[in-house]
Amino acid sequence: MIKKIFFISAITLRVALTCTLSAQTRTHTSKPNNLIVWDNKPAKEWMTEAYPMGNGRFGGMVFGGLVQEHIQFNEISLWTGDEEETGSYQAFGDLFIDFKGKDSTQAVPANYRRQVDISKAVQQISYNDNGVNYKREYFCSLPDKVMVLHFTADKRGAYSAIISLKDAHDSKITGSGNSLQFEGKLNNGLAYNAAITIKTTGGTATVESDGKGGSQLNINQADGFTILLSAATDYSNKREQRWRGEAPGIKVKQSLDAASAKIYQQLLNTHVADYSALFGRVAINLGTTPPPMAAEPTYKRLINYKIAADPQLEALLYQYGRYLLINSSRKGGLPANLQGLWNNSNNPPWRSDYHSNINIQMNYWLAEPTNLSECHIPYLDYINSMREVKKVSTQKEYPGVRGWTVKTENGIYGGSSFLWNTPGSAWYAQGIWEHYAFTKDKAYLQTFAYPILKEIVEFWDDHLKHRPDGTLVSPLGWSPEHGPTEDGVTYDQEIVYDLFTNYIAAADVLNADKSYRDHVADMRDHLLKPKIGKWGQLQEWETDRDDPKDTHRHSSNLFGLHPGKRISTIKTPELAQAAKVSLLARGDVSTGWSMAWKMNFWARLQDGDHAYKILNNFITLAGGSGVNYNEGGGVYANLFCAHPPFQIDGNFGYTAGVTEMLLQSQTDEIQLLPALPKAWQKGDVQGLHARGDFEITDMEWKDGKITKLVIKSLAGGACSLRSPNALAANAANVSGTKLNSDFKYQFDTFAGKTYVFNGVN
Ligand code: FUC
Repeated sequence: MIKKIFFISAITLRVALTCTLSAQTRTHTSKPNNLIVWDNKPAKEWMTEAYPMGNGRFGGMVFGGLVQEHIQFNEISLWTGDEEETGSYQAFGDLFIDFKGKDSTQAVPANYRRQVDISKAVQQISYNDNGVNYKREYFCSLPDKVMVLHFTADKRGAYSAIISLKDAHDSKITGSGNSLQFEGKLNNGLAYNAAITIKTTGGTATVESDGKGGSQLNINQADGFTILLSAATDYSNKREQRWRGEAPGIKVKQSLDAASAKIYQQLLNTHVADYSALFGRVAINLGTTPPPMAAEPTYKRLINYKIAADPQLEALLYQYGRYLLINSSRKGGLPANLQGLWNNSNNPPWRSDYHSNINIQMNYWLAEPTNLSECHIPYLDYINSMREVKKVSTQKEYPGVRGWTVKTENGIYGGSSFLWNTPGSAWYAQGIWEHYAFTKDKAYLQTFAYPILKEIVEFWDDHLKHRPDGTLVSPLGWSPEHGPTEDGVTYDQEIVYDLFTNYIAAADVLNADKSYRDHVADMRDHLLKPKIGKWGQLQEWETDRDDPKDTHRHSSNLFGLHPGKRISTIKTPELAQAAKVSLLARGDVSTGWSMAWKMNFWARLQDGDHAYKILNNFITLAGGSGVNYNEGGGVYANLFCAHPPFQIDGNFGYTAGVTEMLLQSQTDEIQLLPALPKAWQKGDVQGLHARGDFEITDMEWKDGKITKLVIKSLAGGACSLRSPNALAANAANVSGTKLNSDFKYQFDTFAGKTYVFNGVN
């Protein structure tokens, strides 16, 4: 493959820059005009229009009404179910602020604006009503564990309102002083509590009867007011504690008391600092939208997108995925579920659960590469928390095996329903390994990851079926979610291949269990291999029965291409070609998450224009609140991904897909611009993360070629780069090779050092 050694003189250059980036310089400046989602009218629909906010554990959906403000809120552990039954994620409650003397027939003021600044995770609502300028500012703070709703106006005494709470499970609202609260228990005994406390400037706030046996707060002629809201349950992710921990009322009271002692500005500053330390690590510029177009409300941009290019909208949706992950997945909490954190129903679609045949896994594809490694932790902790209870259910189904697996529908206490798709835990294992692959955190690998990987491997060691010819097949699998149940379906085979590969790599790093490692390597060699079928497709089943007219949303036969790493255009071109044939037959239009997955597939096939075509289909304004997922997905006005209905995996998969178009690192080298579409001929991105713990501090390109590249090695070690054009390095030890159409560079790095390259042509 290597045509000639090239360019050594030009790249044997100066000594590397040795500056160590401080935590602060990990934050990259946001691109202008790019990070606001906004509307010129209040939300009517929860799913399609209200704006989400959250602190990873607790959050809400904001409507921004003029006559009534409505914030529907959730806490991520409010779940029914137990160790047998999945249960379902529950709505928590609602906060209403009914402004007195407002006329519901009044037109929305022309200057009404409701927005989320996703660079700060702060929402604002502003309007002029009868000559008074009103402003609301909301956020949900992780450090202070409260939602903060701050109302101001430029006229004294402008606010008179009734503030009320509603429990989604209908318990009584009680009040005292300047507070309201409710508490209750779900049918599985999980205790919950929510409370608000209010501070007014001027005027009065008094608790009064709501006329229905409960309490509400009455505000009269306040200049402004601030509401603090907190909610909690007594869930604990520890099975040995029977999934229960501290009483929720104590936690809620403590956080409200502590936050009440602080002034608003202090709460705001603490929140913005906490959030932007994560969000600000990545900045992206895919091109400039004409300013008048970029300034339109988001729903109008979605409509206009079908007529004129809006690269800033593409970048906004990218960053929105990161916003949603930070808002729904923070250390110490549960992972983002099918709707992240946001759910207004006690009977949500698919239970708003942890679907494990693609969905929860897709939720985390963006975490490591977009430099949000910390946000990956709730998923990893969740997997860990399931081990013991899943050993019990696995034993019941497969007596005598070691280890454990999970099937498709899962809750937070280990219960499950729909016992499809056997390799749930083997796919989880990829996340467990990837956290190490990106961070190189050996202590994590040794103490946390390796024991889990090994248990999951042991399950397959015992579960795989040995054929007389020595081939190993997964017995009675089902390719999600169609076709027969039979041995050796590609989905199972490839996930197990990936599991074994990751286990072997982990054992090698730790120099652990040498003979077992070799046994696993031997099993991997004997797994039934991917097959190319009669119309050139990558077979979904061992029998060559794939239908070229099958446009099913799951493309499970392509797992080895993405998120697996067995198939690549570079190392296995024939299999990559077969994957392409299958993908073309599946078509471009599908449900939200399915399109997001296809963006990732095309990026892995190094076809940027096809990935971009799917991206274009993905950015389609989906209307209505329907659940008919055969209608094709898109995004709603609030940028939530439409399966339909709303399902958050598509948002996360989109961000992962765009990242894969710009940078890949699954094949032991960092590929720069592997799938750049013609539409993005000039752009730059700061702060992406690659396997091997390399931060791509800056990557700039023009006409499809790298013009500047700054890489920070966070853990040291060898670095391999593949670039579409020749680069000149300022490090002395870089060796370069010209390949067929790319250029490859290799060098050893020191931890903490930064390496700078310039494009040569
Ligand atoms: C899988 C998919 C469905 C949906 C559900 C939550 O079963 O096949 O499309 O996304 O998960």
